[in-house]
Amino acid sequence: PPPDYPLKIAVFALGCFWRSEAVFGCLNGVVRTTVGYCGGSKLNPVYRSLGDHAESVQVEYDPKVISYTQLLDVFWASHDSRQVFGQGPDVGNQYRSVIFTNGTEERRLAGVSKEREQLKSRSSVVVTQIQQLGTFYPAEPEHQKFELKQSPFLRQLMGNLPEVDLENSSLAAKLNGYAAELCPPGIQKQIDAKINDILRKGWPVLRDV
Ligand code: MHO
Repeated sequence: PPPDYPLKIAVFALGCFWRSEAVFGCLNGVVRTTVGYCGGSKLNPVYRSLGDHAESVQVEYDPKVISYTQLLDVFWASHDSRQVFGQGPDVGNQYRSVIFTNGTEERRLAGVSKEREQLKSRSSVVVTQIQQLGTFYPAEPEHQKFELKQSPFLRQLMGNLPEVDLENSSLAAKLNGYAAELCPPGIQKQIDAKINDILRKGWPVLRDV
């Protein structure tokens, strides 16, 4: 059941959003993830025409289980914040690194974390932008839980939930990270164990991890 206090929302850009969603989705305390476009001025962006937006992930989280500071730690640890146009094979403005802050406290925490990151090396500049959160435009359904959708095995284990249900599911968010092998080791192991258990018992459907 959902808690009786409000969940919080954080938005980050750190390269290809398939991977960003996987990175945050498997963390305990993250309740829901959505990929989308943020940080630009183009109205109603779409994947093939996203204008000046960055590929982003919106993370809905339970602040009593995971803090904004912990999410920032994961953000820094999960990409190369010294590449102006993104990391790895994906190059371009849409892959830039951004922390979208909502309010002065988030802005302060983001600023402190960026300074700390910069202190780790003097020879290269952290190019991550800290930007006031504006409109977040959810991406097309085929980009949501993309990594999970590449695994028919995991989808079957979840009882082949319809696409819309995957988008809102905490379990789908976790398994999306698991499918991409981007969960922290402890969580990866915990999910392995749960899956093995289900396979051994022959119990048909995975409902939670
Ligand atoms: N090189 C990746 C980019 C995807 S990411 C959603 C591809 O396979 O198209 O930008």
